[in-house]
Amino acid sequence: MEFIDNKLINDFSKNGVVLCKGIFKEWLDKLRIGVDKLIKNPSERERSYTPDDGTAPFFQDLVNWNRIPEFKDFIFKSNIGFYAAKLMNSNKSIFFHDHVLVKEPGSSIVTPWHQDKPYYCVDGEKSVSFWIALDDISKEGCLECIAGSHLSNILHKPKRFNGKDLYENDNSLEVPDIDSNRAKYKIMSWDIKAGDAIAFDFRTLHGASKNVDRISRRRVFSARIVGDDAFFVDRQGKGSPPFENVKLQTGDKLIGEEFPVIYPL
Ligand SMILES: O=C(O)CCC(=O)C(=O)O
Repeated sequence: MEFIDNKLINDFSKNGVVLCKGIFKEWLDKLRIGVDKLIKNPSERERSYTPDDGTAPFFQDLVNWNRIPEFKDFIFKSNIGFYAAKLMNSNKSIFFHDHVLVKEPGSSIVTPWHQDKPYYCVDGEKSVSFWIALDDISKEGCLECIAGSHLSNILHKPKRFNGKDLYENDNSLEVPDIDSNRAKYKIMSWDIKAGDAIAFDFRTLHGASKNVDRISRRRVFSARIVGDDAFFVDRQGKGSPPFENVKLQTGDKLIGEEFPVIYPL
C-alpha cells in the first residue's frame, strides 16, 4: 500500500482528515499542465472570485476530467482509486468530480468554513476528497480541517464562497463561528509540499485562509471520490456541481457515465 498504512486508515476514520505525504509527487507536472489548460479554457461551470480590494483572483472550476486529458490520465492511471478505497474501507471507488482551486499570489479571498456533503447530490457513509497541492503551501495558507467533525451527524447550511445561500429556503443549521472560538476545536493543518495531499471526508468541516504568499500561486487539484455505498440524493435545489444531465432519483445507486468506477478497473 506504500502511502496508505493501517495507522492512516484508522486516523482517517477517527478524525475525518489525514495528510498523505508525497503521495502524488510523480503526477505534479501532468496536473500542473492540466490546470494551465483549464485556466486558458475554463468550462461553463467556472466560478472564480475577484476580491474588491484589488488583490489577485481565486479561480475555481469543476468537473473537467472528461475534457482535460491530463486529469483523465490522473484519475484512471494513478493509484488514487486504490488509495481512496483503502481509506474509505470500500470495495470500490467511484469518481464523483474534480475541482481546481487556484488562489493567485496575494489573493485575499478566504474559503469559508463548510462541509462538502450538503452541496453534493450524493449520500452514503464512504467518501474522500484528496486536496492535492501543486505548490508548496505554508501551514498559515493551508486547508484547515476540524478533526472529528465528520462524526457529528449534522449537515450545515451550504453557501457559495461569497456568502450567498446555495439553496432557496434552506432552514438547516448555520456553520458555527469557528474563527472566534478556535481553541474549542481540534483544527488540523500542515506545512505542505507540492505533491502532498490532504484526504478528508465529505462531512468534515474545513476552510482555508487567503493566499498569504505574495509570490507563489496556491494551485490545488481536488479529487472527490465515493465508495460502494454511494447513492444519489436530490437536495431540492441546484447543487454544486449541478450535474443537470443526471436523471437519477433519490436512493438510486450512483451509476452512470458521469461517475466512473476508478477502482477496481
Ligand atoms: O482550497 C480551498 O480553498 C478550499 C478547498 C475546499 O473547500 C475543498 O476542496 O472542498
